[in-house]
Amino acid sequence: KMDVESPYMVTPEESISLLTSTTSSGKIGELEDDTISYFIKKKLGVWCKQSRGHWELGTIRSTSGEEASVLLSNGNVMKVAKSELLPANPSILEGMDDLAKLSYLNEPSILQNLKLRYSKEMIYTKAGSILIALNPFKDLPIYGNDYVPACRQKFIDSPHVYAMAGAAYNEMIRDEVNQSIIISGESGSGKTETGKIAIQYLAAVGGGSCEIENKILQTSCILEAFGNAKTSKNDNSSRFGKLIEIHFSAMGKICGAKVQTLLFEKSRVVQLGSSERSFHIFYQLCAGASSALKERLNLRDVSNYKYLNQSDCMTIDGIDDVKKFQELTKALDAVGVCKEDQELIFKMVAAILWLGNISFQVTDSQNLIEVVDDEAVTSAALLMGCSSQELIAALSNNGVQSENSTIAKRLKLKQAIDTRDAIAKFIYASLFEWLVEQLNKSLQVGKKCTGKSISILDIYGFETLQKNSFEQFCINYANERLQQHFCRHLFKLEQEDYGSDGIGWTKIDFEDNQECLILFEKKPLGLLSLLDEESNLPKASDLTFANKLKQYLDANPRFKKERGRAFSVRHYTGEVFYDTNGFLEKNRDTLPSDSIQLLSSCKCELLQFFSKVFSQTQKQSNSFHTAALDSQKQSIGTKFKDQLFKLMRQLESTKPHFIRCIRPNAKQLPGIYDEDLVLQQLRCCGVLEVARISRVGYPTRMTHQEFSGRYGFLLSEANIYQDPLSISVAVLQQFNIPFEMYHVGYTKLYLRAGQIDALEDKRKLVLQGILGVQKSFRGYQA
Ligand code: AD9
Ligand code: MG
Repeated sequence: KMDVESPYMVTPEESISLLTSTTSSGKIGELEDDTISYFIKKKLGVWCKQSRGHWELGTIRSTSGEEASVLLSNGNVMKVAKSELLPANPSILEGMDDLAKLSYLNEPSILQNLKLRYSKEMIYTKAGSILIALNPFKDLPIYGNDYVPACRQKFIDSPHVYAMAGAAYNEMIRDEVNQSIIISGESGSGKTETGKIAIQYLAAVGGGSCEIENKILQTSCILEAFGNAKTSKNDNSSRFGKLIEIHFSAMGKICGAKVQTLLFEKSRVVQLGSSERSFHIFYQLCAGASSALKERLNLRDVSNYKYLNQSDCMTIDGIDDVKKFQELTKALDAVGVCKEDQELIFKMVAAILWLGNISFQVTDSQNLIEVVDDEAVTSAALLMGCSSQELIAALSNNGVQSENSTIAKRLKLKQAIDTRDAIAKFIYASLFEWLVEQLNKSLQVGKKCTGKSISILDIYGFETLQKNSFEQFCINYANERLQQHFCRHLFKLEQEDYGSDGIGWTKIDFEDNQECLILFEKKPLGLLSLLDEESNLPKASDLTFANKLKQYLDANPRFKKERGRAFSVRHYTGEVFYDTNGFLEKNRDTLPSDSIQLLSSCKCELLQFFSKVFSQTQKQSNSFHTAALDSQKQSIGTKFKDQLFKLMRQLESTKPHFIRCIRPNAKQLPGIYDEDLVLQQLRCCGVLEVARISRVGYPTRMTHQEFSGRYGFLLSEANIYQDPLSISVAVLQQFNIPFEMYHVGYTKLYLRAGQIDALEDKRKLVLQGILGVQKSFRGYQA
């Protein structure tokens, strides 16, 4: 007879009878009444839904009809519908490092498990094969060179980015297959930091004698200075997606890298939300440039520039822009961008700031304008390498082609502002692309490098704002594609494992998002095609675009029409409302031909180069296109889709490793775990689906060796069996584990959720019994 009995302890026999009747949703209320009686008798924990969707732990006291009376952990007694109860996990499973080890994989159990771990600063948890990373919002002592060897040797199975990067590295060497680490999550959830941690690890294990790994580490500093900004969600938000491919030699040493970027948010150069900043470089340059450089660029304090002072935010708490500028120039030195090129880069940044200060005067009743010829014009022109007159002409006129000649037509105020802003955006986006090219040249993989690569993808997560625009439309589309990659991979992986180990396996239903992708990609009647079509019609507007969508897509179950200019898409994460305001303009992304002419005639080498690249890509995309798009350059939507397809093809040839980053609170502060916020992200990033797969499948997998070693001593007739497989089967039989609860593979034993903890309990009880005997024996001796 055992003298300790925790309310959660279940004997194996009892636990089995309970779990065989568990439905896949795991709801107690859907079970037989005797299960409820069992929960009452054993005082087993249940999750009880409170108002506002919050869950509280309790134990069932009694039931009557469809209602149960529950004693909550805070001492209150509450009456709830039985169907609103979910089983809680036994305490031995609290704070598990892998969610797949939980008996019950319902939302409150997962939330609680992560919460407990987060409170102990255990920010990493596995969910089967994927890694969940909660942003700690503070520095933890779990990184650095001291931790790399530890992860390499002992803890390769523990949840940590190092362990995952280590697994990718080992598999790359062992199987000679390219690997990828796919990091997703909301803004501010820690994707970029996580990517850097992975790179840090790879640089440590793959570092050779050359400086290449230092260069790779320095690229982040450069990309962040030019591509990151403070937003309302994250003080260091990446405004572009990126894929960093790290190449290794056959010996496993880093021999080069390549950076690919996609969907750069150039609109930020000219337009800012309140309490947001533009790209860090503008502030870093104004604060950190030497006085000589400031003089050469005619630089002022940030507050003087309209592109920056349209927002009330100029600084970031805890960030020293002067120091950041010094770090940036060091990083540029390290990757081999020479001082002359650095000066050119800063010239362009300053030119953009002065462009933003150029103002216009309305001269007549038709709203026609004249450019105000002031310091802004002279400074911008000087930095760009053109005359003030040329700049003024490009900003005030628009060349209209007539039969034999081009007539200059004066611009109206809005057109002039748009032209000025288009030039600024063009210069900045080209500068960013050019910089990435410089980085790639510097990191170039040598011809001798014949090994494999690990790619790290850091792309914006799903976005649902109150008002969603073209940017969210593209981002969410990309996330649909990634989600499909994720699902398909997980399924394949599960089924392959079962298949190769001789396990019969019936396919489980899983919501595929193919329908949604069709809604976006179908030609000619998909969202992207219809957008391109409308973008090519001169008289079209955002409203005519919205109407066209309603006309052609209404029958698609993933599409929902809304009033006016809006429509909704039923994404895998839920319904998202899009306002088409600005869709056509953003998709067209026009740059007037006069502006291109101006830029190509500028003395600045960079501007000449940018305009040349622009003209070339325009020619190229024209030759690819169908008649309908012939006269146009490639639209932003189509360009993005092409980039995304290229990226997916690249990823499909790799073995993926997934990291899902979670932002535990919106305040960017340590120690706060906002359950609603976490739950919403868990739902979005598919963690619950992974949990579901594991639940329907066999989350516990142990080799026969491991299993027999751990539980073999529980056998009443232990000596009869010798080999691990026979011992394993004997244990299963002795404890009456029902046939449908396990599968015996060639190498491993597969158990359904909830089975292992029953055995664990039994083992614990027996061990406690042995300990008790030893104790009383010692007492007797004394
Ligand atoms: V965005 O989509 O680019 O807006 P990310 O990339 O998901 O976003 P980021 O990596 O920039 O988020 O993390 C936001 C902030 O959280 C960082 O600036 C750090 O202050 C903080 N953070 C994230 N991960 C860690 C970590 N592992 N340790 C410490 C972290 N701090
Ligand atoms: Mg980021």
